[in-house]
Amino acid sequence: MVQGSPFVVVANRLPVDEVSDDTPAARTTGGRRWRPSPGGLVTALHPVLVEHSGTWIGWSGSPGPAPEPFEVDGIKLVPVTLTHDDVERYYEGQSNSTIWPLYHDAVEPPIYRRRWRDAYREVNRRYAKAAAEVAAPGATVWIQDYQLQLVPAMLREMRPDLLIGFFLHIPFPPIELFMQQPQRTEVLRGLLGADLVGFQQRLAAQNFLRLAKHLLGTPYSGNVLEYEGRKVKADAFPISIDVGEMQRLADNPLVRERALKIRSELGDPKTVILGVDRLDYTKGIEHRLKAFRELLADGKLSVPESVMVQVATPSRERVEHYQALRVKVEREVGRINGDFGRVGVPAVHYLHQSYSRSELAALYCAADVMMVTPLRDGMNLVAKEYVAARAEHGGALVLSEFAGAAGELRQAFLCNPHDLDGVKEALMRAVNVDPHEARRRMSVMQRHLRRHDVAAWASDFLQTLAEIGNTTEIRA
Ligand code: ADQ
Repeated sequence: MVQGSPFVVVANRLPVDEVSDDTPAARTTGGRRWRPSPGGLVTALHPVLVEHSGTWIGWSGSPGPAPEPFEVDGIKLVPVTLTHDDVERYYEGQSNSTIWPLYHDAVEPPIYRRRWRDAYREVNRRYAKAAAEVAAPGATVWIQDYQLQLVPAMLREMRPDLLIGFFLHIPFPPIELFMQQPQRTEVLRGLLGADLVGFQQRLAAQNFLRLAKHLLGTPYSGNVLEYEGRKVKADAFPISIDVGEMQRLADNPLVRERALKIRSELGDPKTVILGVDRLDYTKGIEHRLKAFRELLADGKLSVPESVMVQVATPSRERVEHYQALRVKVEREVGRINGDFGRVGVPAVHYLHQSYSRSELAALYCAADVMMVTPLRDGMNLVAKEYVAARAEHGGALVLSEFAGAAGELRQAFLCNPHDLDGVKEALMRAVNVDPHEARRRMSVMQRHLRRHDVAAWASDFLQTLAEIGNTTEIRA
């Protein structure tokens, strides 16, 4: 039994993946094998978790009874059980078919189902209970993301002694949209259970403060609310990446060699245009393909001088909107290649696959232009990864105004993905940018990222939380 952690992270998923027996570097526990799944969050929090005997609570990724708590790389992991029904209702349903589209400007219509909401509540309670059991007296608990919005209030009720932080990785919608949710008051009260509610952008924090006033009459001054005799702070903490890791990868001679190989396999085109996204309808993949197709049709770009590589990571494949999107994207790729490709020379190289960090870094190094065109995105780490990987090599980033990253990466070629002509124009400016100017823009953005990496993000959040609680500080 894991007991008394002074620092607890609660997230939908544990930072590990279950693997089959023959995977190297896997850790075995209770007859099952696990491999750490590297991500920005775990990289940033690993040192804090190790230093403070921290615990991470989350789902293992497989439905069915949770394995016993175990340890990987010095972090205690406490798995939470999700049944097949929970996965369908809490995860695929309420989280990914209701909340996800609603919080992304309802670019696909959110679906509202009572039994999904009930499952969401029940599963949130399970995570809260797990946290209440493992947290030491006065511990700091950091809850992550939209799947767990009810946990802060549930946990506070069970354990009023805890210092509770919550961070939302996706946008927080304006009042008019949030109000659609049948569960709106419960969700708001859930979040208000935290001492600090963190968002990617200032606008999201503002949306939250205004919503609390509108829905519950909760007064606020600056960014602090008065709620049930407590103060709740809402602020922006724009997330970032492990900049050092990406730069090291991009400087690795093997990665550079691989980047050259990729270019040569693409037929050594003059311009490689790259997109890397989860296959998600918020990412604007179709919009960017359409812009590329029209530029080929207009004769402003041509194959084989310009090629596009679109990596679309398989995602939420059992959710209906995602199945429909895959069909639409693949149809568009087929159409472009049918109209503009030649034997052995496609216009778009479409890859529906996951890659290692080093292969991603090689793709970033190989690309002259990176297209990041979400219709709405909390932050978008791909944009930051591309900038970090470009070292001294220039390159151009086309970036949607509706990605949180646009608030920081001002030297990108910004565009409105809904305005097709605007996307085409931004892409052409990026394709034709003077190399000296490209390097200048890239180095300004890199300087920003070096000062604002993911470790700085975690430390900023945890320090702000500690100041609110005035407790022994848990610092990143
Ligand atoms: P996501 O919507 O998943 O994240 P993003 O921020 O772009 O979007 O992060 C995707 C991550 O997956 C990147 O680190 C990228 O390198 C990786 N990735 C993408 N395709 C891959 C592939 N084929 N193989 C391997 N890795 C791949 C949510 C929010 C974002 C927010 C983040 C973090 O939607 O807005 O930036 O959380 O808070």
